[in-house]
Amino acid sequence: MKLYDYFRSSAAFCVRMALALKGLTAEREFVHMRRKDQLGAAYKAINPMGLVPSLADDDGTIVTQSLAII
Ligand SMILES: N[C@@H](CCC(=O)N[C@@H](CS)C(=O)NCC(=O)O)C(=O)O
Repeated sequence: MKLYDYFRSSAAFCVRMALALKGLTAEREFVHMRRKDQLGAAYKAINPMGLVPSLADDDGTIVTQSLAII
């Protein structure tokens, strides 16, 4: 699974904590929020709301909203 992540995102931080507590690892895809990558077409294809984080499961399912991911 892949976590679309930004190190200064508090919402993404919560997801990283939950993954760590569960002993799960996820590939981390860096979304450069200072460069507004979250608003670009490539990321909006993942999350049309342009918010970080998003989690892509291995079967292609994408979950957005940190609490839903957790
Ligand atoms: N309710 C969302 C909030 C996510 C959110 O607001 N993320 C911020 C970063 S912490 C974001 O992506 N902001 C977009 C922006 O600043 O353009 C969640 O819990 O995932």
